[in-house]
Amino acid sequence: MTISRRDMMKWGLAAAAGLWIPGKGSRAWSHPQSTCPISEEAKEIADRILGDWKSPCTRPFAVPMPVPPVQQPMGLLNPAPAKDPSSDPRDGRTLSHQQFESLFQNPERPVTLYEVRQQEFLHSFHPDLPLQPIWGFNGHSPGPVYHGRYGRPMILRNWNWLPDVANKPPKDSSKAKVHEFGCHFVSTHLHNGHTAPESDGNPRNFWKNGTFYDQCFANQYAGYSTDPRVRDGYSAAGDPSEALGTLWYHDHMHEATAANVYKGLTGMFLLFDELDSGNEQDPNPMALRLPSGEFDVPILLTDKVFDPADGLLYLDTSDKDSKGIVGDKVLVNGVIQPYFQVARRKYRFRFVNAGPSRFYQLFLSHGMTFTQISNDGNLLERPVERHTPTRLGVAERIDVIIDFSKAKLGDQICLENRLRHINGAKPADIESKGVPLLRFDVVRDAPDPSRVPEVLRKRPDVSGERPRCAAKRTFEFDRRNGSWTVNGTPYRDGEVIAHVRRNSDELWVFKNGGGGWDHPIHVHHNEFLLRTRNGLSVADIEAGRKDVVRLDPGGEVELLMRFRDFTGQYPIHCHNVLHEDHAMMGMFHILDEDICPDTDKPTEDKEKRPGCHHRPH
Ligand SMILES: [Cu+2]
Repeated sequence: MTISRRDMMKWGLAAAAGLWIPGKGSRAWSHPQSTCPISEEAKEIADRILGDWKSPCTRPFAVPMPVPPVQQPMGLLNPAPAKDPSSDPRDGRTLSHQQFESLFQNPERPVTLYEVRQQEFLHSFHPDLPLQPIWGFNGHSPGPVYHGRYGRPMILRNWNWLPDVANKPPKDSSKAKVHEFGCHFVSTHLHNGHTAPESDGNPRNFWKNGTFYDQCFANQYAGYSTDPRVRDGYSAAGDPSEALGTLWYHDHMHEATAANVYKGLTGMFLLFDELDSGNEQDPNPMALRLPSGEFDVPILLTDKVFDPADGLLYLDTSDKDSKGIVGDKVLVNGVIQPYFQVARRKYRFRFVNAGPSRFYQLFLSHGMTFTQISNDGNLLERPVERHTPTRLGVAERIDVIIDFSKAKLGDQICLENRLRHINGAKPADIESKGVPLLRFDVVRDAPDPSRVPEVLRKRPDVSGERPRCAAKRTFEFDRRNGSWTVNGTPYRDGEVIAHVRRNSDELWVFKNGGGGWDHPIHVHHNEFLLRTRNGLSVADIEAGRKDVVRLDPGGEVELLMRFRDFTGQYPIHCHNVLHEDHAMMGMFHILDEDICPDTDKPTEDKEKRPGCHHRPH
């Protein structure tokens, strides 16, 4: 939906200048700084942890936290989804779907169909700020939550209904207003999805407004093509220790990811199976019975800056070094500092750091603890109780259990961020007092049949596997000649920096080139197992499966990678989205087994070297 001038007037927004005038059903927006109800101490803490106080003051805990709706399936799609792109001019796809017949036309596994629209709509970040146009999915930002299930493939028809935007902020200004940034070409990436490249939301496979793109999600455990067994009690092929749980989706348009994500193109996607079944009363004896339904709550964190003059979202374009965007307002499911009414029982909260650049270290007030059950959304082998869970770099996820059963009715418990992060380079130290992001109000009792078992999900057994085609590859993340680089060069469209073979395993080393930056590095398609950090083996939570690794300044990590199931190109990139756009990204290309690449040199996409048949070491 494009917002017309008439609509703007009707809703009280005067033209594109963003001036807010009183109208029917709206309230006047006035500069609230002089009457800010925030205490000096709170301001000082926020200043120290979040950075300079630029945005207008907003009253804390003035609005309830929205919970994104669960997306409902469609009976059919017209035109019907097909392996090859259709002749319909609205079809934005150019690539055929891999394994379409076996994965998406298998009568034993009927496909669930979904349809979503990316569009502009008016959003309230807070009642003390004006309604303003942002971008999202079906009128929501974060968009609707998908509930997928292993063994049940999905096809998502993803429509781009965004309005045209020049994506060129004004030259004479250090900030671009909400109506001036964003790109109307999109590529929605399902983050952590084990997805064929043509459905992955690859930055190369974008589609323009007015068109749709069908994305196919197989929902089989990674490695299903080499291990097609279906284990007792499970419905999907492959090893259930490869299951993914808390995923999220976001725009991945090349050179515009930061603007499009900042403008709202984000949402969450959950995957369930027989173990993590999403039913706390599941009679199946193998079910974990973690808190479910209204007690399983996705929470997407993102930080932004609003213009103190008119309260509109703005993108700071003064950062010529592209360090990052660090906002002084933290949004929880799209609103600033909300409250959430809870019952005296256990909840599962699934946190995702949707960036753009800030890291978080979460704490609860009243000395309450978290029981962390996942890292990057994948269940741990055992739950871990802590006062603060694992640090959340950009794009990382954690699932925690918070037990309110010992709280009193009327208690108010705050979720705080205590990590200073005042520019995009890296986080600083942890403070003793934090900025409250969300307040839990304990208001009622409720039965609690949920459990947190001592054993959750096993790690994959990779003890028998060894690197094959390439023993080791190194990727260095650095800054050269004013650009963010991987192995010395910024991303160039069409260039592939690593060719690997399907059904091979490799050890990858990620090295931080220095300069005092902290880079959260994300690998598409394949989760990795972190083997070492700075030469030392990792243990505990960090030893599980992940898809983002925080690369500390000067740090080095070693990852076990396995390439299975699909062929094609996928990116590796920094998930500080400013670094990603400028252009700390490289493509790796998974080739068929009988093609063995030269592993030492970057090559152009077309160069494949057939006829090499290395044996496993
Ligand atoms: Cu980075």
